[in-house]
Amino acid sequence: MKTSLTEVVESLIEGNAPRVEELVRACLDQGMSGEQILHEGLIAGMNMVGDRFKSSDMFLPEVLVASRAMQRGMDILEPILSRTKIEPVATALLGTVRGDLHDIGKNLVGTMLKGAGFRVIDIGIDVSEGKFVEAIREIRPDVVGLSALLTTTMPMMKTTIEAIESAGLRERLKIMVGGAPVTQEFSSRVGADGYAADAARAVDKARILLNIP
Ligand code: B1M
Repeated sequence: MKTSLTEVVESLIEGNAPRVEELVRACLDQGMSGEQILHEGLIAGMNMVGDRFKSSDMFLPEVLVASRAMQRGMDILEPILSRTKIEPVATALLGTVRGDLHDIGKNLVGTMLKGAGFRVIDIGIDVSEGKFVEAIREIRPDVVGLSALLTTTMPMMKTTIEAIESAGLRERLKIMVGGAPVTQEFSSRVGADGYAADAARAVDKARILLNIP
């Protein structure tokens, strides 16, 4: 019997990680592309989880279980989405800002960047401005990507950019910001070089900022 992406969405909302894994594999076996399964299955499911959480039809533990199911699906898609050229086109450093534990979107940005030939160093969640500065000194990235999902942690983007400036590292790199509450207007206000609404646009933006054809 043919597997449908609706089943992926439903199993993700139920938080049934083994079933999500099974269905994602079945969709791939049927010839669907990784991008289609990602957008119409995993992301569509996670968006519905967000809507249900907002309307109190789902609660935090269920959201967490659903996000683990999404990650299980992502683990299968990651190698497919990030098949990459041998020589990296540039180095990207990614992190979720201080106080913020959301990482699914950031991870997706990393996967897509890898797929576009970037070397990606992901320094995780709840990353303080000091840790960003330290990592920049060590890794010397061409582009730094800051992610935030909470309106309360968005100001940390400004704090982080200011810390990078104070450390004298601003001139040698580009800074990109993103995450559900972030906008182009906010990005300009906090002094970032670029903003992207989703992972695919993040790749386009990084290429534009670094003049990569
Ligand atoms: Co939280 N959470 N959460 N949560 N959570 C949101 C963000 C929320 C909008 C839910 C809601 O109310 N509808 C809300 C924020 C409200 C606000 O700030 N105005 C919220 C809240 C309130 C909270 C807590 C405070 C809840 C509580 O404790 N009472 C708490 C905070 C914890 C903390 O961070 N300190 C919390 C906790 C959690 C979980 C741990 C349970 C879990 C996170 C698990 C994880 O990430 N490992 C979680 C989840 C899963 C969500 C929702 C449901 C889904 C987020 C997600 O993964 N989306 C979310 C609701 C929603 O967004 N619809 C919600 C899928 C992902 C693919 O999309 O992350 O937007 P997204 O990433 C996109 C783009 O934004 C963009 O590209 C990605 C791919 O296209 N992007 C970038 C992201 N980063 C980028 C960087 C770039 C460029 C583009 O350049 C560098």
